[in-house]
Amino acid sequence: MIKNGQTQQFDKAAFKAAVEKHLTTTYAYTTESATPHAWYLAMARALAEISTGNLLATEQKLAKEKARSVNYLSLEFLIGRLTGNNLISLGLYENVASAMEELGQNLTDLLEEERDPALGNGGLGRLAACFMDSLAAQEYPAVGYGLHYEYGLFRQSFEQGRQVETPDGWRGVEGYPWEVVRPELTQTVSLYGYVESYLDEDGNNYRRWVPGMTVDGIAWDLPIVGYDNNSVYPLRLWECRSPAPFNLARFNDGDYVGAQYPALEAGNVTKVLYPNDNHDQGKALRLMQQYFHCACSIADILRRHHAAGNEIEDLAKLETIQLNDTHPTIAIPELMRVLIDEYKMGWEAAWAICSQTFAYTNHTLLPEALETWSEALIQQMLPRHMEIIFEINHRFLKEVEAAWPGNNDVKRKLSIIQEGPQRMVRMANLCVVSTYAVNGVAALHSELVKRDLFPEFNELYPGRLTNVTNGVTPRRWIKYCNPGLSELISEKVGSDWPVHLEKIAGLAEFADDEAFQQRFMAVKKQNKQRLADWVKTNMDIDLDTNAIFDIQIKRLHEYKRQHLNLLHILALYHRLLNDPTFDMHPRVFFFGAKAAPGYALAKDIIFAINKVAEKVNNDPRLGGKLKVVFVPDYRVSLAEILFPAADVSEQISTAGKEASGTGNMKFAMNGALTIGTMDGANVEMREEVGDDNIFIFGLLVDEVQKLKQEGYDPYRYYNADSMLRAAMDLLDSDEFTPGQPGLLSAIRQNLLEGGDPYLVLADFADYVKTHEKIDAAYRDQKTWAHKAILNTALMSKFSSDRSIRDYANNIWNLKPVKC
Ligand code: F55
Repeated sequence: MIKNGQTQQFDKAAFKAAVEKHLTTTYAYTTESATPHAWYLAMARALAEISTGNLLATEQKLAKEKARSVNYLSLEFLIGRLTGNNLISLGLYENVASAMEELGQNLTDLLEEERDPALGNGGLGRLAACFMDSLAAQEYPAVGYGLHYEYGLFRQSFEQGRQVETPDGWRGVEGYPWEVVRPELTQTVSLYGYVESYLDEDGNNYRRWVPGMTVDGIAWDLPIVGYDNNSVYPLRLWECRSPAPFNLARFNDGDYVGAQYPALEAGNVTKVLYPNDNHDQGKALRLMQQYFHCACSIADILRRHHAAGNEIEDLAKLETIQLNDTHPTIAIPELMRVLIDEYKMGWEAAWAICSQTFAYTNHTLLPEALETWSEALIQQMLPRHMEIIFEINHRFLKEVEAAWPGNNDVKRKLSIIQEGPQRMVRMANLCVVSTYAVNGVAALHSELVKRDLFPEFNELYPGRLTNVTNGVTPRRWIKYCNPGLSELISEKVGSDWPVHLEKIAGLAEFADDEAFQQRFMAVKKQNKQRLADWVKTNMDIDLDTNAIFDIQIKRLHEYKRQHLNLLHILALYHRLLNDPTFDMHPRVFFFGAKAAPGYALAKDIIFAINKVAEKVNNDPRLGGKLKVVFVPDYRVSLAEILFPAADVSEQISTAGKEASGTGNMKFAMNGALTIGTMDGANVEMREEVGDDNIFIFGLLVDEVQKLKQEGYDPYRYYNADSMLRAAMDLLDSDEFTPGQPGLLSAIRQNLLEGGDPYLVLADFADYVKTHEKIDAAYRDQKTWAHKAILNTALMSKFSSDRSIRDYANNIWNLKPVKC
């Protein structure tokens, strides 16, 4: 009916009719009774119809062409709201705004009705969403495979400053208008049971899995709409529906019943997203989620492969499977199992296919985030997979013996099975052994993967370990979220920069143009006002947009060092009250962060920041120079208001701990200056913008390692620095918790007695000094504008289009197919 806005005229009358039809027939409202929410739903359904048509057309075209595709397997896709973004990709934003206007509705208001699908925790999940956007924009054939969680990441509120979590039913009662269920793609997934040997009619000996129970996997497709083209790719999310327990004949008659039932008692396998980032909990239900995701996805990949008329032998030629961290690792033994047990392939033939099909992205070096699963748990839930993992390891250890004869230390270190009181399966090792490419997510991180995490693997498999620096989609993170800046850019470099981000380099020549500087800063001011308005409406705090807007938004984690930021704020507070010679440009410190519900210290840090904010924001002695705003329920739709409004971007992780970071890129593209450590992608951002346009501080990776080796003593810094001492001691007083001293002591305690594992105290003095430089720089508005413009101009490397081209050219060997 209505096609992509670029390729065919938009039929406004037909669109309005479609909206009204959905309003009445899909959602049962009359135009008189319809709420704004109902109008939003009807509009989104009408738009989804357009993209569903293009999704099927793309699917058919790719099957017919026998195009090589990438399958992006991820337990998380943090896509955020789709309506506004898809309108831009379809080129229909103005047309639909005008159509809705004629229906008496304001598009901007309707877009605010959409709930964020928060099907991810943070950077890793958001990266998967940016990558899907870039695959579609550049027409690299792709399917995203994830889970259809009933509840996404918890919603966060604060009660007396403490984080409270509530469930996130992102689909509402009506269902999410952009998704379409695909019952014909349903899969059956086995669990538990045992493995047996049997002879086929020809007397060949085979192994087979006799499952204890099965569950169903239902496919839901979300459309990933290519920008300004006709391609729409599926983000296919699997929902688990378990047959009622009393139907489970086999499940109920073995002695394994008691041990197995509890994992499912939590309800459906896909009930809820695990809210941990960079922390592995080892829960049985999580393993079940991982296997359910992999079994459905592998079966669907094989289904597509055969439906397109291809032979199993050509799988690695036509399909590649990217594992987003180790979370979908179990896909490897699953594909081996299917090839050997169901296709009756020999081990070598199956291994040749698997090891040429899978590639793995590592997102962390933190030991607590490297997944291991107890052998006993896998043995019980996935007995055939455990056998296959043992066989992979057995063959692998022979390779190790050949490379390092008689060296048991290296065998122990590299083995997929970690010995100990409880034997554990190391998922990262299984990945490195079984894939054709392993990449880190920023240059520094990938070097550390080779040097510190997997040095022997790098020797054993030369060339397998590589780098692809992360990126973010300029469609959502500039064009959609920052229309003012987008207009300025288009005026100067033409309007195709959203798909050719190299072009924004053209802005650099206006960095010294005073008229342009003023317009650039005026846009920033408007964006700051938009944020200030949000804060006033939602938090009732008054902000001055002349202040420096200094923002740290990311998951709450010790290694990200929100508490370093807090100590700096406490030092400023102390100086403003005690040092009459001290002056500073007014600043607002913004935070947005969710803490994993079980992470006590992270929650204490949130509480402390909220308590400090309460006091600081109402203390007349500060003369309005200092404000602290902790926005509740930080999420993609809030990020879209925060990034464009920032003057200063806080990227202050301990060197070596943040694999890449991607928020750092979004800030700089939107003209914020970074204060950051030499960590993750900050290093490459500095290379791009030059030392004069970024504020780098802190210890380097090697200095961190050396200091730790020598025996780091936080007291040395505490005793030597009176400002640090004053800031720390405020945490022990009742300054922010009147009458209740000690409520904030856990942070101080962790830093002093707990050994300060992330070297907050060691970096404090340099951090404070660097903030003083920022203060001075901001007072010279022309110089600041110059630096800000250069930040936007010099960020083209960090488009996720570039990341995806790197994957396509250097790893996947994938070519675009135009639709
Ligand atoms: C989620 C669940 C588990 Cl079990 C482990 C980790 C996570 C997770 O969310 N990790 C994550 O977000 N990692 C981040 O990935 C980003 C994209 O590559 C990086 O930019 C960032 O440095 C890294 O911490």
